Amino acid sequence: MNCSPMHSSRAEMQAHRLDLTLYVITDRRLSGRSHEEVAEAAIRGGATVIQFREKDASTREMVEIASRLREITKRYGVPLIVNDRVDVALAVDADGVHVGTEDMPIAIAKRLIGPGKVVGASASTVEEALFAVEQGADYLGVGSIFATGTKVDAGPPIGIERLVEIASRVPIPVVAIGGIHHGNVAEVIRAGANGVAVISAVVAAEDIADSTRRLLEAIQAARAQ
Ligand code: TZP
Ligand code: MG
Repeated sequence: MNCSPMHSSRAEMQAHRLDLTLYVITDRRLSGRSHEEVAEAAIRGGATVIQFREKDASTREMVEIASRLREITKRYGVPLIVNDRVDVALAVDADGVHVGTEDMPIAIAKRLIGPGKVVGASASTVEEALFAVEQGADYLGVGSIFATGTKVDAGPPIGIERLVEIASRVPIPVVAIGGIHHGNVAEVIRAGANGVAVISAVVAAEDIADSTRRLLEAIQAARAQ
């Protein structure tokens, strides 16, 4: 078995043309709206990446939903990342997969999903971040930055200082996640995150497109400072 890490870089991310500015994760438990409805409204509001995250469906249902998300994201030219499941990502020709520390090991996910696809990895410590880079992760999801009620096993918030440290130590893009909303997104961008990943700030909003648009504006304003 060849598990040798494939080193990536910011240049490789550019090759993937992945704009990680506003990474919206679909979750139907929070709002009762479908993944498809959330994804399309978020894209209309300016989401630059959609991640399909589903913890309560059969593999068959996941493939069906992911294939509709593939159709929607393709129509708008927005990349689709599948959470946890390399097989589902492959089944619908998603742009990549995101793996946590308990999921498929990064180097194996890279090999399975093949060239030209993105593998994102979660990290909450500098050690995890550096290990993910070594294993070939294309970007990092770093968090939970703030307290969140969305992921029960997110662990204690790591805070802004840890985000600054991780972002300054890794050569790949960092997407901050966990408890991020309109009121704190600027702080996260100023800390060095290349983008933010959100669930509740978008998915639980009454107007998903409007909430996404306002988050994007806040990110752009913080970058311009
Ligand atoms: N991973 C770390 S925190 C989190 C995930 C999936 C949940 C983020 O959700 P929210 O609602 O944006 O805090
Ligand atoms: Mg996972």
